[in-house]
Amino acid sequence: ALLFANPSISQDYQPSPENLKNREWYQDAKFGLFIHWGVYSVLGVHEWVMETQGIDVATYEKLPAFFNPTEFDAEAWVLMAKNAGMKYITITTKHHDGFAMFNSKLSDWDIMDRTVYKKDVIKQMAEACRKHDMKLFLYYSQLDWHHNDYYPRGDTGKKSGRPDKGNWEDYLDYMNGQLTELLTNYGEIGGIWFDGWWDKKEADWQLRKTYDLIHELQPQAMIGSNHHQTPNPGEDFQMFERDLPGQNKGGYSGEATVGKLPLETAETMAHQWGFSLQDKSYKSTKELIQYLVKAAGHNGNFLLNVGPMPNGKIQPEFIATLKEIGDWTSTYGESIYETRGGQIAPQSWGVSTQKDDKIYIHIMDWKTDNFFFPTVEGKITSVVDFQSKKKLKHNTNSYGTLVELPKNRDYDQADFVLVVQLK
Ligand code: FHN
Repeated sequence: ALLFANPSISQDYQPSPENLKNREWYQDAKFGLFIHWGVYSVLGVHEWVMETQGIDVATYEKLPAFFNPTEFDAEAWVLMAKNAGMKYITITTKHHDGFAMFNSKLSDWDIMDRTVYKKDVIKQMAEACRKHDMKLFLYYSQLDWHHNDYYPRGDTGKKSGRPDKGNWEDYLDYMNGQLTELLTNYGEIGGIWFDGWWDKKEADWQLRKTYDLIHELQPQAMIGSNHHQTPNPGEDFQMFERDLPGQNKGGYSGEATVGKLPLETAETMAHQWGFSLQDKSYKSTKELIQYLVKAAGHNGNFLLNVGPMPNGKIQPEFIATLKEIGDWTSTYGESIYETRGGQIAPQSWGVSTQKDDKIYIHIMDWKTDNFFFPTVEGKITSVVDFQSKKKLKHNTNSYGTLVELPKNRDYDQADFVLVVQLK
């Protein structure tokens, strides 16, 4: 049965003070680790394998028996993220295959009932995150290829076979019940990251009921939904998959205009989200640093994904890259954390971030020593090379400022940062 519903809450959503505080924290945090982990990792064919290979429910149900991540160490993951400069972790509690990676009393399609491992992954993550001051966000797939009442069929799940009848209200009760478990059994969480709404756009999702339930249980919890559309009332952040806010290059049907909510862009370290043996299209450290910088320049966060292996380890390639990113964030963090998108709008050469009376200019593509940036509001008192801390010669006219960059700088470095001090 549905555990909570407050019909008195109107469509106008007023975020609570705790929620607004969390939003500020979130915008300061800038960088998070996304984790796609489920029983699909056993096959090493990414998280859509059930659908892409047309595996029916009964056959897919054989899979959890092989999931035994004896080398999983939640603290090691949290510390890896922390050392990379990440401030929060968003982990899949249930992906489209419907399998709960947590102890769900509402279904036996969960890690406790179907695996020999029999340990609650989300609980371990929640504890490790608490210990190391890392915020935890929970990904939850509204789309469910396993549940009998996920009906009428959505746009996906057809190849794996979907039931011909079912009770949609029962599915919503189940979903709200699982969300209640997630919001009551794991301490304070950062927020809920929804995905899969897009599978059944016409369905009556009763989103507001679900959103109000979440905010009643944990007022600070931020809700975001990967629906590629303008945010709905009750949502607290707006996310963009494989896309910088507003660019709409991710290839999704919805046109998402950038609203006023905190922003996040999600990308993955290779091409797939879940562990894939075949996918070797690893992004370089430089590319990922530049993604972080660009996201910050677009006033958003960067949520960078890994798909852990079935044994509980993260691929060494990813660990190595995250370590290098950590070297960069530990030096350049000041120009990213606690900033907002700067007053110089994103340019072909890079972006700007800003904090108080400092503008950080991030030059990512500029091959000469004379650099020009457009007029800014405020009087410029100095322009400093972030790395060497040296003041640079500059000249401001009515169009902007010309800066003499150091000769023989490394044109290939991920980001050359200038600090423009305003009076
Ligand atoms: O279908 C999912 C996909 O598996 C993955 O979870 C990504 C992450 O942003 N979101 C969906 C596609 O939009």
